Amino acid sequence: MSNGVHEIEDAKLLFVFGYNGADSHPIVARRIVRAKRKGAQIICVDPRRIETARIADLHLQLRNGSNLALVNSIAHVIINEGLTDDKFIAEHSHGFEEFKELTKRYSPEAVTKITQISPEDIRKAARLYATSGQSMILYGMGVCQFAQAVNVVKGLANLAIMTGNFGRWGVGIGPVRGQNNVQGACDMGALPNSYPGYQNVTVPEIQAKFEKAWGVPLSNKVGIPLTQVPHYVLHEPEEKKIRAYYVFGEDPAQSDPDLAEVRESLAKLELVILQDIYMNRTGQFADVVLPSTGWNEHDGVYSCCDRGFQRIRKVLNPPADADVLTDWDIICRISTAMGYPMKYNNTEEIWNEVIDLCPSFIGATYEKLEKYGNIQWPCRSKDLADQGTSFLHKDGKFANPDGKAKFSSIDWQPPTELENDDFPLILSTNREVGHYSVRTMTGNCRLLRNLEDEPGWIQMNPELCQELNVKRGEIVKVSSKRGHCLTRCLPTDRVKKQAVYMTYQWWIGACNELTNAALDPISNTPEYKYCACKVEKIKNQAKAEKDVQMAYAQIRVAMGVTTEKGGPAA
Ligand SMILES: Nc1nc2c(c(=O)[nH]1)N[C@H]1C(S)=C(S)[C@@H](COP(=O)(O)OP(=O)(O)OC[C@H]3O[C@@H](n4cnc5c(=O)[nH]c(N)nc54)[C@H](O)[C@@H]3O)O[C@H]1N2
Ligand SMILES: Nc1nc2c(c(=O)[nH]1)N[C@H]1C(S)=C(S)[C@@H](COP(=O)(O)OP(=O)(O)OC[C@H]3O[C@@H](n4cnc5c(=O)[nH]c(N)nc54)[C@H](O)[C@@H]3O)O[C@H]1N2
Ligand SMILES: [Mo]
Repeated sequence: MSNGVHEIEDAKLLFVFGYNGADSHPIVARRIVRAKRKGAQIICVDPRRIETARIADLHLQLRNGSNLALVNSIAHVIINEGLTDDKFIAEHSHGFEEFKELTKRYSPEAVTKITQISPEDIRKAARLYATSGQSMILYGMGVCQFAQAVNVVKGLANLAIMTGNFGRWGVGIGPVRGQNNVQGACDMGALPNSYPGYQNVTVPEIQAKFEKAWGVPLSNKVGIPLTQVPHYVLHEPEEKKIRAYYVFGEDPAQSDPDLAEVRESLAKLELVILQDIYMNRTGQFADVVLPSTGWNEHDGVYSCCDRGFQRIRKVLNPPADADVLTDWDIICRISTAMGYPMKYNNTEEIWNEVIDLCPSFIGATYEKLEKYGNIQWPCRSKDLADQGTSFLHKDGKFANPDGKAKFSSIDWQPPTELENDDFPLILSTNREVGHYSVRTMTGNCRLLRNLEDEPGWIQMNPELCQELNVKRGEIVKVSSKRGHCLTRCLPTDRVKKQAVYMTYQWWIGACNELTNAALDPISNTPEYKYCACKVEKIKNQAKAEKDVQMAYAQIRVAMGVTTEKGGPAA
């Protein structure tokens, strides 16, 4: 995020784009509500009438997959109505003339068929965003989970640059990132192309720095992204094939797209190692399981989506009979066994090594994290007075070599797999507040299971339910070109008739049996938000209910949650 989460409250206009904070991040959503109370206006861009839409001044209920057409059209209006910040553009950017040319093709009238938004509403959104004086964009998976995703992020950046909404308090662009520590995983270099602190593996000076620190030669080759693993297992020539897979805090057999293909690749691998705090779906393919401690059983540092480092502290000892170690201790022992002795006495020693190797983290010492509670990088000095950086690009200085922001001129492109005669509906997948991701954590909690359990739900417009003659709670069959699954019908007028919505945590109602593994070419994120599907009525409901219960019991036994007889496993 270019801004801090706490700044959300001070924005005068929030442009919430493909982000459902009320379900995904209730604490961040409180900030949106508080901003509204302080007088901020809200524009919500989402194909569903989500909670943010309910409190918004303007809801653009766009057609799924039309993001960049809408964003370019908003830019068109801002330019045509003379609402640009010309001084900011002239002093702090380049590429505007080319961008201006591109937007000529995106008049509100020209895109209304693609976006299903009226020209008046597009104009209204453009005026609100460009004239508030302090506009902030928040976006989420409704942007990222498309084959055209990074380009939409660039399109949103165009809006912020052309209106000068960068480099001040309460403006900017906030990708409100997913898990509590997904930002931390990336900060620490759990990416195929970088060391900790976004230092690229292909840059010789950086390679030399890490070789010196760690005392071993290092590769300058970019690795393989998670979502390309099936391809590298199944389709690459022998010398390039992946043969072993060490899966750590991830459940690809549940959360990756096109699960049939994922299962095929997991079965084909010679070695699968799973390091997790629970058994998960991938565990059923694992040759080795390394059980580790959970978030309240170890110390560490998390990064918030706004670059803020925070300490977490151990509050519980693992049960005496549990054979678990901390994740970092497991990694140290495996490394040592493979011939590279790795030893630390505590997490502070690890942290000190990290920050000393990362210029933008160097000032985030344990001492300061303790004293201030939160340090946002970049924090470039160990001096106690340096408390880090709440918002980036101060005084219009950007991270490009010339210090200027760059306009991107990119055309909208439609999603990869469109509706057709066999699969007439759009399937979009997302989250709900009551369960978390692959459900290892919340699914092991009886209280939450009692509230919501298998096979989950599919959100459908009431008119569609009527056409298909299905009622609330009835089990339906959902299929795509790639597979099928069973789930329950949930009629709701929050969604339009053309698209249905499933959450991805259910093991029986597993929407990733259906999703398309098409990837954004830059981020490698799959198109989870769009594929073609069909929904069918099941005549024999009693049998369907029984099938679901049987399949569920089998999975729970295979995952070691229950015994064959149904009692709790040891
Ligand atoms: N309770 C709970 N909280 C979670 C999680 C969880 O599983 N459960 N998961 C965490 C993770 S990993 C993440 S990444 C975050 C994600 O949090 P969010 O970014 O909120 O993720 P989603 O709910 O997947 O998608 C957001 C919205 O995108 C909309 N959308 C779909 N298609 C389009 C489109 O074409 N254009 C636009 N503009 N919008 C579209 C959907 O209707 C949805 O409301 O949540 C985190 N928080
Ligand atoms: N169809 C569809 N699929 C999606 C999405 C979608 O919107 N639609 N969203 C995608 C997104 S944004 C994400 S981020 C992924 C998330 O998918 P995953 O990352 O696969 O799921 P999580 O539930 O976040 O956690 C993965 C594993 O980490 C384990 N774990 C938790 N804490 C610890 C720990 O401290 N140490 C270790 N070693 N393990 C731990 C959990 O038990 C779990 O098995 O799903 C993606 N899949
Ligand atoms: Mo995520």
